[in-house]
Parts: sequence; structure tokens; C-alpha cells
Amino acid sequence: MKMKVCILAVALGLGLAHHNSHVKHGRTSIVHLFEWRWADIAQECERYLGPNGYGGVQISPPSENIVVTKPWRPWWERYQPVSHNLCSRSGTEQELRDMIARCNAVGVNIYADAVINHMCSNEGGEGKHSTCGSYFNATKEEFPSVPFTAQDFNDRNCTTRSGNIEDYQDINQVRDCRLVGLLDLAHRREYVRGKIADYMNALIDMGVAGFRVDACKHMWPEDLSAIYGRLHNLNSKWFPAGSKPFIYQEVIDLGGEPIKACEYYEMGRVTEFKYGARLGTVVRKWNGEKLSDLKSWGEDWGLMPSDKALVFVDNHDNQRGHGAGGKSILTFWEPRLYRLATAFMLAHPYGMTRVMSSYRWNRHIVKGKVSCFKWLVFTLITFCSHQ
Ligand code: AAO
Repeated sequence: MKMKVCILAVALGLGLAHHNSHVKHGRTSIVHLFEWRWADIAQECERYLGPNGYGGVQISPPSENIVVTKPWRPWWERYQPVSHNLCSRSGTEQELRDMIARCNAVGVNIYADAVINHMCSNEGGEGKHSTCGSYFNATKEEFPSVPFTAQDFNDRNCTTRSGNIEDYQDINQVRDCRLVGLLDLAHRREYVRGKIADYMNALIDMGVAGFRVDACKHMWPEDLSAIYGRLHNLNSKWFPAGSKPFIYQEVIDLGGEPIKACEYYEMGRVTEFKYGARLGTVVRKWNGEKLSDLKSWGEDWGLMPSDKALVFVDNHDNQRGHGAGGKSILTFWEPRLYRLATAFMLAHPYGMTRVMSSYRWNRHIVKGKVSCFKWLVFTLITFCSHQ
């Protein structure tokens, strides 16, 4: 059954057109500058990344997103687009354009995080609380800046009562219902495919070298293939004529679900989540494993083929308890083991490697909430036991 699924994907695929990262000077790694501002990324390319041999940067989603206040602005609002305009907390369209040109000039490629599976949450309300001030109405599924209207969303194809994904064992739900309430675009529609391709092409024309495509598990491979097929070649000012954009697709496949990473191999690289999870167990010396066991590291450990994999020790989700990976994931909170794992990843020839550059946050705020909760429970129990 597993083989059948993957052979079908190969038949639908576009060959290996989108697997070349176009990194310059034989470089092999990229870095995710999570939530960095465009102006700072430009400086970082010139001052550090170029001189130190980084091949590229994954930038945070550049599209306009909803502004969430609860009461502070969460990082994850950037995964709730309301238009394809290019202004965000990272900067203006002009700053984005300037950064791409300056990074390209020093041989550092830019890969944009493309959030194309959905728009904002169904609870996003109505108004202009968006990063460029564009009006939208999430309740009515109206996004006039694109424009998308209710018919461009998947509601009629979703069979769950809530409209959300309720069971990851049901492929139709995973791809046609809403991921945590995010309004799910109907990629079967030519119009929707065209609008998404226009957005990605605008970035390609500006000079990006490719994309991390968000939430690919939640899109049908044939729809993605149709969208990728509409993409322009890279800008010949910086890349050889005829170069196709590099694509790496976020698919979380740790086993145990019917949707497999291999369904996406032929369309681009795929994020290998088993890499960080498994490397974490070895570096932590769980299960009695030793670093020397890593001499067979790679496909022999159940990882996907090296030329299909985009690998990382941690990512922006699992370093802060979102997404998947589990307790073995190493992050900057454990600096000694994290450095060790990152150094191993960079030295080892498996996969295309991505380093994480994030920021520190105050974990005590969350701990404070837990403590308050515990205190409340304790008080209630004490109170009730005295009644
Ligand atoms: C926010 C709020 C939500 C609210 C929503 C709408 O947090 O409470 O409902 O807004 O108002 C990010 C944040 C989300 C945030 C969202 C929108 O992480 O918290 O929601 O922005 O603002 C799934 C997807 C995967 C996705 C991941 C987070 O498959 O694509 O969830 N990652 C990307 C981005 C991420 C972003 C989005 C997508 C949305 O990287 O930053 O969300 O654009 C299983 C499945 C996975 C699934 C996980 C989590 O994993 O396999 O596919 O990921 O569950 O639901 C073991 C298993 C493993 C399993 C895991 C967890 O490890 O082995 O398979 O347990 O059960």
C-alpha cells in the first residue's frame, strides 16, 4: 500500500526540477533566521553569513498576516495570511527587495516561507487588523486584497462536524478540513492555484532562490504539483538561465499516519522530522546508544533518501512545544548538547542541512501560569476538604 502511494506521486511529479538549492561556491547549509527583520538579515548576509560560508537563509513568511493581540503579539500570527501583500513585522516590501538583492550580491540565497495551505483562522473576525492594514472578513471568508471569496475555500469538501481536522488517520480530513481552524484553501480550483503561483512568482522575480512550503501534508500532491508547474524560472540576474526554484516541503512524518513523506519526494525536498528526534535520543544517551553508533547514520536508521531530505536539529515549532518531535528534540536551552548535535549535523554528509537561529524567551511566564494553576487546584482541594 505504502509503495502504491509513492509510485502514484512519482507519476504525478515534475521530475527532479525543484531539488537543486542553487547554493553558491559549493556551500551546503542554510540558516533559518526566524522572525528576523529584513534590514537585519541584509546586514547579517554581508557581515557574517557570506564570509562564513552559509548557502542561504530561510526567512519568516513575507505575506501580510492578521494581527493577533492576546495581549502580546504571538510569533504564530505570521502563519495566518490575509493577503499576498509583502509587508509584515519583518519590514516593508522595499526592505524585503533590498535585503534579497544585498544577500544575493554576497552569494547568500533567500528562501521564503510560503504559507499557501490556508488563510487566517475562522475566528479572525472582520476589519483591518492586519500588517498592511488590508480589510478582510474571516467569518465570511472574504479577502478582497487577493481576492479570495467563500467559494475559494474547502468547506464543502470537508466532512467533519467541526470543519477542523479531527483525525490524522483520515487522509481526506487532513487535506480538506481546517488545520487548527485555519481557513483551508481549495487548491483544486484553477483560480486558487493561479493566485498562489502569482504570489510565489512575485518573490521569484524579486530574486528569491526558492521556498519552504508550509503545511504540505494538508495539501494534495497533485494540487501542489500544478502550482509548482506554474512557477517562473529564477531571476537570471543572480542565477543561471533556466534555473527552477528550490522547494522544500514541510511534511511531518514520524510514522503511524497514512500520509507519507514519500508522496512529496518528486516535487521537491521534504523536511525529515525523524532526524532531530532520533539524533536527540543518541546525543542524550537514551536507550544506551553512543555517538559511535552514528557511523551508520542516514537511510540505515529509517531516514528518507539523503537527496530528498532537508534536515535540522530543531525547528521553530518543536523548540517551543508546537508541531512534532517529542522530548528528545535538542534546543538552545541545552547549549552543550545542542552544539554537539549541530556540529555533527553540519559535518555529516546526509541531507541538506538547516541551522536554527531563534530568540530566547521568558519561560518563567509559562511556568508562572502553571504555578498559578497548581495553586488554584491546591486551594480548591483544601477548601472543599474543609466543607
Ligand atoms: C494558532 C493557535 C491555535 C489556533 C490557531 C487558529 O496556536 O490554538 O487554533 O492559531 O487561531 C503555527 C503554530 C500554531 C498556530 C498557527 C496559526 O504552530 O500553534 O495556531 O501557526 O497561527 C501540524 C501540521 C504542521 C504544522 C504543525 C504546527 O501538520 O504543518 O501542526 N506546522 C506548520 C508551521 C507552524 C504553523 C502552521 C503549520 C500553520 O511550521 O508554525 O502553525 O501555518 C501530529 C501530526 C502533525 C501535526 C502535529 C501537531 O504530530 O503528525 O502533522 O503538525 O500533530 O498538531 C507525536 C507524533 C506526531 C504528532 C505529534 C503531535 O510526535 O509522532 O506525528 O505527536 O501530536
